[in-house]
Amino acid sequence: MTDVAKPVDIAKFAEILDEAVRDRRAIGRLTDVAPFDVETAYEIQRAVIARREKRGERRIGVKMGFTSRAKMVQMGVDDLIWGLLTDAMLVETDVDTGTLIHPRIEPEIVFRIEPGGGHKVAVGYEILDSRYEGFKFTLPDVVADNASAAGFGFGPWHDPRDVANVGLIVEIDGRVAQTGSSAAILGDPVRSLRAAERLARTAGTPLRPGDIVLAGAATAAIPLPKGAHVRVTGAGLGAVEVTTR
Ligand code: OOG
Ligand code: MG
Repeated sequence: MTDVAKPVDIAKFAEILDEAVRDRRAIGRLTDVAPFDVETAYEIQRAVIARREKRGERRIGVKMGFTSRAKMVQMGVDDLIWGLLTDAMLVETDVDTGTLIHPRIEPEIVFRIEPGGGHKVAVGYEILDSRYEGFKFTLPDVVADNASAAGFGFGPWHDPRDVANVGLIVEIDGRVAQTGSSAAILGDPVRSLRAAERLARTAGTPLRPGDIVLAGAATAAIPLPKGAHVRVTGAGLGAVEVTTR
């Protein structure tokens, strides 16, 4: 290739992604505007979060993405990614789907870092909302878009235990919509926790006590309807519920 790559305006791309959230409007893929690599994508991701922090949001952990084959196959990508969680993404009991573009929900195994380096574990869910039209992206696009992060919640915390094969059920209005096993997450979600710790340390922002880690979905995500009641159950971990309006 003799073409000189177009320089990528990181601040501009971060602004476009940030405004897509605010305007609830899907955008075209940014790599179609100017191609960029995964490393640059993480710079854009950090710039998106910096904008949110400037508005008063606080970073409270990280989310791992594409740690299961089910997710890689659903989204047509082939590598693990990570994104950043802020306090504004934490869902208490209900979500207004009108604030989102095309939300999806997926089951998660969630860890909380404890003082001294240990952790607690819970069953949880993640609400995804790609800022890209048609929920379609390349790996650098989805990394720049903070791994489609929009919201998350979790059930009761438990002391560390073997979570290598926890049965997961997603119910919507009492009907089973998705089932899986935590074994789909890198063979054991603890591997995803370790990867998150490593990535955060390497990025110069090590995880601290109280930080949350979403290990990644064990199943494909499903559309999150309006006016629904969703329950995610993890065998031995209890359940977490969320209502949409
Ligand atoms: C990207 C986020 C992937 C997971 O748990 O694998 C993710 C997406 O699917 O839009 O959160
Ligand atoms: Mg997820």
